[in-house]
Amino acid sequence: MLGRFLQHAPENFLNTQQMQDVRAGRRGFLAHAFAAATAAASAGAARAQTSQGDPYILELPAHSKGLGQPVAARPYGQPSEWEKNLQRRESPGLTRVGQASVSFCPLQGLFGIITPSGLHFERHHQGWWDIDPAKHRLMVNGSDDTMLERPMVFSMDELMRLPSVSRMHFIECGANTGMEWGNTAVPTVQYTHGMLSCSEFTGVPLRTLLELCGADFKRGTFVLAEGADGSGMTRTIPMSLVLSGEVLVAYGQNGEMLRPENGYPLRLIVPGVQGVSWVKYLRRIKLGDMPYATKDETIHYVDLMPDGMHRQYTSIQEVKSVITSPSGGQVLLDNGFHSITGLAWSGRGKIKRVDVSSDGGRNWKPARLEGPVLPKCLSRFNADFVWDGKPAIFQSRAVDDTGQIQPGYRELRQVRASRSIYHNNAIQSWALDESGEVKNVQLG
Ligand SMILES: Nc1nc2c(c(=O)[nH]1)N[C@H]1C(S)=C(S)[C@@H](COP(=O)(O)O)O[C@H]1N2
Ligand SMILES: [Mo]
Repeated sequence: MLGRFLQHAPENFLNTQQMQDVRAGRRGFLAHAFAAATAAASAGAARAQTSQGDPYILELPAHSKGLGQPVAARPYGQPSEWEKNLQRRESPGLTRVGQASVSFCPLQGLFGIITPSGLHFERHHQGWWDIDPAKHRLMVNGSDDTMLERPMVFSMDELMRLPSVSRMHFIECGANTGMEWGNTAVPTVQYTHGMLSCSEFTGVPLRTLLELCGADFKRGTFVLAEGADGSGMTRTIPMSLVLSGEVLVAYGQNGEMLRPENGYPLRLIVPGVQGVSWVKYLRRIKLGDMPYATKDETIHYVDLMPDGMHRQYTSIQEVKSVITSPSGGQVLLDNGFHSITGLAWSGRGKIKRVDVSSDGGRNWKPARLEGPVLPKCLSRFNADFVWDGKPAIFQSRAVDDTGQIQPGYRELRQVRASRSIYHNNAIQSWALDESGEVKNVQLG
């Protein structure tokens, strides 16, 4: 009989409850299906070998007997049909219109540190565009005539002739985890932490462009970056970041041109700094001698402090981490071994260590940091967990190489209170109950 099961989808190995669990989380499914398939395969193989004339012989599936698809049936590759559920998603009701909204990255289903470009989170203030690169220009000018010897206008061709660099960096919206300041608000890691992605970006250091224009680096202490979409996105970048060579005028993302949703054909890369400063559809860089206090630096992207004052120009994304599996909405099907996996990052440098707890922070053990561990880049961590069937609370706590330690909610609220939106880097807790369900919780 077992040989027959091999003709069927893995669904046949699972009961109704387990199938519900499968829909809730794919990790448990994988573990279970793998065990079941291995057991069935070895039993089936044994039967097939020893049962000449047995009506229940192993039947090969169609894909082992027929012709597959030809090459170039899909000139641009697509994920498997079986992976359709892994999508970036909007949080219903979060914004009034889809043009000024967010789609969240499905962190729970990703491996390693690089975000596939088609799953990169999106944040648009006024919708996205697919701008004709032949018509796009980047102007570099100064706030007065003496800031630059030669203000210049670059075409994409001209920019792409210049020496380029490729670097892996995370981008995190300053509002990531912003719904969780008061209490738990959303169920899954996709919504708590999914305004986070990581790519290899290729472009020209902004410093090189300013040098070409003969910038006065003594007087020019800030640049203003301006986008070409209707949002009037303009952000002040301190010159210290530009002079470090880290700030890029980028056209490449994961080996190909930027995706339209992510700023095609040109965007600013400001490693370690909140996403809003990574101006998309970049059309102008203006050199000046003071911060510009634009609308997105005064009424938005300011931190409401406990004394009622607003803090401006918080740019660095502080050290943070999150367990992506097991995480909210997933289900552990069985007792026994499970792999805890997650991401850690810091806008100040490299991740030095990540500790993991399964008892709500009473005991911690170091997680394995998987390489490469790069500055201002996502780092993947893994830790072993053997489930005894009792409730557990998973947490991760990251430390960066400047010695910054990710805070708990109690510590963070002491200095930031609970009515802010931006820059929540608190330790995330996921509670596992006896039925195997994992939920978003906060510990007081
Ligand atoms: N021109 C322009 N640049 C922009 C924005 C925008 O709406 N228009 N949104 C900003 C914000 S708030 C974030 S978090 C990032 C998001 O980048 P992504 O859509 O590539 O994820 O882009 C930033 N750059
Ligand atoms: Mo953002």
